[in-house]
Amino acid sequence: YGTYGKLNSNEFPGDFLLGTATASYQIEGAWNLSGKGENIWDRYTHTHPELILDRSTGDVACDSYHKYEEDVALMKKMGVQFYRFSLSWSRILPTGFAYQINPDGIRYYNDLINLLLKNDIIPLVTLFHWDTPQPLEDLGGFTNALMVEWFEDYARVVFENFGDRVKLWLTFNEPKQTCHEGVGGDNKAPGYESSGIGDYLCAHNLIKAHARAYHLYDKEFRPKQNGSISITIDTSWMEPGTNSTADKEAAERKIAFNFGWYADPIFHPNGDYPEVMRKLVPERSKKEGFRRSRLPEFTKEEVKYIRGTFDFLGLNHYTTLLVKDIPEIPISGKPSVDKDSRTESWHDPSWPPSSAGWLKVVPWGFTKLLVWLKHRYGDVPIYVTENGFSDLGEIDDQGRVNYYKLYLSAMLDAMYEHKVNVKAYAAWSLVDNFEWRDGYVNRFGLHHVDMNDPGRKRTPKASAEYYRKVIAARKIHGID
Ligand code: PNW
Repeated sequence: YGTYGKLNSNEFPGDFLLGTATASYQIEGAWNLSGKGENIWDRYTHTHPELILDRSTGDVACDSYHKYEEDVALMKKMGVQFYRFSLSWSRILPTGFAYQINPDGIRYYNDLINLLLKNDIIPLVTLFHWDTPQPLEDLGGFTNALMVEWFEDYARVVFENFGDRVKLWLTFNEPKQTCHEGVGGDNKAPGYESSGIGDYLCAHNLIKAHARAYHLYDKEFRPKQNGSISITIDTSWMEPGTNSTADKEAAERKIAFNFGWYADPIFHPNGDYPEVMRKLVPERSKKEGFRRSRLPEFTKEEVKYIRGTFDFLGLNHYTTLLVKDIPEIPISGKPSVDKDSRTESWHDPSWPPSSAGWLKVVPWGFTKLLVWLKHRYGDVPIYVTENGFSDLGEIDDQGRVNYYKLYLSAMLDAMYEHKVNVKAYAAWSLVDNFEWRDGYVNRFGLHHVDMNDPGRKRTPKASAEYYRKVIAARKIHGID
């Protein structure tokens, strides 16, 4: 795998930010307390317990709604510089619409933000981490084009209430999980299973909603509040399965369909969906007998409106896939994004595992991805907003310590050897939390949370101590 893995420097630049991350549904609990409305994850876990590995819910989760002071104390102890958390739309707007604002929701986030600032921890706030208000989902959620306006209204409430103190914003976390897995499949809420149709429609509206919120901030709030705003998109690195030209092209296609789908319209200088998608989706749609392409089109004005709606690039990254070319996928069954992409992907069996089947430890893939981002999107500042490792919750979590050592080192390689402009890094996650379909089985926390204890006792793991040392020394080697 070439020269990746060689270390030039092991220090973080002076202005580099080290932090940690969580998301509202995964940690807050208090699902129906203090005026919060129902969201799609409340509905999904309550009506389909069999879809969650341990039949659990986020009803209480880490109870961070009541225990946020403890969470901030844990962060203070580690010395993190920023905390990435998400707002529960339904806690702020119980019906999803902006005509009814829940004062307790506003108070909760004000308390959290004020406490962070008092402790010199910068808040990085995600407006949406998958928990659509149920009343909006009942109207089609992101498959309804009006979602663009509803999201704008919500964003306005958020900027008005918190923008005087919050200077770093993310509109959406990982549109792929909302649209590809939640609408295209059933691996995430709401689980429509409208593959190859609903997922494209969802992404189309979500990207427009992002751009709307960006322009709102840019025009009406930035002049006074002076912050930065972007979106976070996730991808695995896509490595060609063999050296053949066909597989190399397949890996490029795969990352276009997996990441470029959401990123190109916003970050690519030309805007719009990747060319390969605009070619392959209409072609296959036609062969399937559709009268028009399943991929919606942006108008010229929309392309211009969406292009450039970022102040930095938010990236979530965990692992790598091998990709091979599938030249001919027979026309049968439901359409799908994967069929459109004419690729197949898998893991090299020699890659070290985690407790989650999808997450293998492949640090050189992180370096390659960061270099690829620079080539495709130019010298944009990159904020790594999630990276982490799953196990079954051990306190002496040497697997996680090892993962962070390797991935932080791979990131520094990209920065020093390849001059990639990485500015911030957030470890996923501050605490063990509700890991979506995996419930509380697979855990990502730097701190253990006892889910059987009504007090949800937090215990630092070896990785929390490791991260504390990294942050104190601002380097990754020779700190033990
Ligand atoms: C992220 N992949 O999702 C989410 O933002 C978090 O809420 C979640 O807890 C965390 O990862 C761990 O799963 C991803 O396959 C899930 O590359 C899978 C992938 C990437 C991100």
